[in-house]
Amino acid sequence: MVNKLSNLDQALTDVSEDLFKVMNVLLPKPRDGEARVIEAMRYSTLSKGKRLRPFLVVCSADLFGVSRKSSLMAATAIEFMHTYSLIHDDLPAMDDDPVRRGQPSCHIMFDEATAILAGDGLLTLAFQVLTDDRVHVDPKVRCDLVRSLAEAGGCHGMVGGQMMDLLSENAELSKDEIIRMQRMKTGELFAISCLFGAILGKAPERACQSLRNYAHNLGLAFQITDDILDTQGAEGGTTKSPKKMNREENKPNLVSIMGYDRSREQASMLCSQAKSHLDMFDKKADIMRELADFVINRKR
Ligand code: GRG
Repeated sequence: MVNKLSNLDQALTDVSEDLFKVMNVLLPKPRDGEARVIEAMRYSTLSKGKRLRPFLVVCSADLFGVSRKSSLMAATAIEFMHTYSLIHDDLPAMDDDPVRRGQPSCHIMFDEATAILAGDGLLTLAFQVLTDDRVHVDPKVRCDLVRSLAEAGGCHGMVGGQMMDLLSENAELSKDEIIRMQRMKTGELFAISCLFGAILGKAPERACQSLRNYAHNLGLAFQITDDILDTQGAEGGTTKSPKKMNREENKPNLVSIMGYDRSREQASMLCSQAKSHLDMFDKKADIMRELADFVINRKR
């Protein structure tokens, strides 16, 4: 019997395949003295990620009739930024994770210095891609994309959230402090992924705000689910190093302070709230509603 993919699975697969092709072209080819860092950039980026953020860029852009060529280029920039954060997060000085996306992390496959440089290379490439006029003919739009990606990834976004996360080891954080940290660490990149579609489509402010709200609820639901999966992984055997396990145990998260059952309820409530913010887009946003369900029901 042939297993038929659901609409969402098919759409995720299509975007993943298209994204792979675009990233493969935009990533430099290994050559000369810089070949090693380029190999590391390609190794980490072209591996098997879920591509949720690029998918959000493409889906939100579809709401405003933006061409696929344009949204895929912009989506690539977000995936480069995301991959840089994963490479750096896996380093011994941060989360110390030897495995990423089912394969040795960048610093294990290459070495720490190469992994730091590969992350730097991807971060800078993300901004370079956004200046390309194939992303959008209007330079003001390209400039808005660059600024908003810098804000989402910077010290009041992902970098700041990561700092708070590192400092949270052995600290006691309130629920609100954890929510703020997670919103910065992972939520801002989700939000900007949805806003990219709106920026490319020159959408009105009301639509931008709805997408921001959707993404923030989705990002938090994603993070709670991630923590639930981590807890379950820890109980059922894990590939994580003892140092990482120890660090994680000493870091507060919503699951550790709310417990498993309340966390599941919270994730489900956030999922419903996320979907309610899509009302103005009617049926055109059905795939984004399905994605919200996927995010809280995923197994990896
Ligand atoms: C180093 C500046 C800097 C930031 C790191 C994103 C991040 C901040 C750390 C990642 C650590 C982590 C596991 C966070 C939990 C949520 C998360 C971002 C998981 C990874 O995202 P997925 O599941 O990954 O979308 P794939 O591999 O599918 O792309």
